[in-house]
Amino acid sequence: MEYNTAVFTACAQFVLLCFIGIKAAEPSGDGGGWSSDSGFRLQDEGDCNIDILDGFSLSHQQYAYSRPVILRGLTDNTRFRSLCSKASLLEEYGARKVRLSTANTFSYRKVILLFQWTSLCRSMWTICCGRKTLYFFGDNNFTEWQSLFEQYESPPYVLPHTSGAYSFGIAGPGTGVPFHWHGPGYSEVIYGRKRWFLYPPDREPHFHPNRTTLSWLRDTYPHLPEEEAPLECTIRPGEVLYFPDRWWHATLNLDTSVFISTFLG
Ligand SMILES: O=C(O)CCC(=O)C(=O)O
Repeated sequence: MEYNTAVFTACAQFVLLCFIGIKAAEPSGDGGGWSSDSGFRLQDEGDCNIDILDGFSLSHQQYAYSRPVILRGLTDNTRFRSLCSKASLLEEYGARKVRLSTANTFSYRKVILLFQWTSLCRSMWTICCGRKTLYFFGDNNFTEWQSLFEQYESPPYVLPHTSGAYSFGIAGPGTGVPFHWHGPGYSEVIYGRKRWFLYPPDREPHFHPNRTTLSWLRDTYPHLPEEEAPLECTIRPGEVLYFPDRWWHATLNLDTSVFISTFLG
């Protein structure tokens, strides 16, 4: 009972951007049952000024330490994708707890919620505050999620002396993580579309760590001088974005997205 109260308080306090519909039985179609979750999608995919290569092109190596690249057809995650349908995830993980993070750059506050209950807090994106915005991304309990992660075919290229660690998430249209940086890695969307904005390590972008990516896109991006424009592109299922070490990046989910990152550390 106390737990229920805590959950509903959390729902009232936060604009919860990670949402999962409760009607698990709906047919998946090719959107895995996720596309009907929302009454809207963000239409504008924006520009793409990041190189897109065939996954097995040898020339991808030149990107490892220099700039982001999108690789197409690198992995075949058909099986993993079917396990990530809404019906399948709710059946397997609906009763498990997940840890949601606030979607701001520095102060990642955590809220624990039953996976299936995130739907009760369903709400729209906010233009405003990353600190009040919850995002299901990472913090996965690897014991509980192991059987799912075992089915994921990660990108076959790793950097010398690194190994991959997964971070899995689901989030609604309009959500995303504002600018931050860390080590190199890959991002893949299993369902939905995700827009990426990136800057090299020595070009810190203008952003407020507690404003959402959507707010940055609306208020800052249109006024950027040409020389301060980011690298950007929208990735879709079947594409993997590679980001090199310490590159600044921010994300924006255009649809309800199911996604997985592989951090190389
Ligand atoms: O997938 C996302 O929305 C966030 C990804 C990200 O920022 C990261 O991989 O560090």
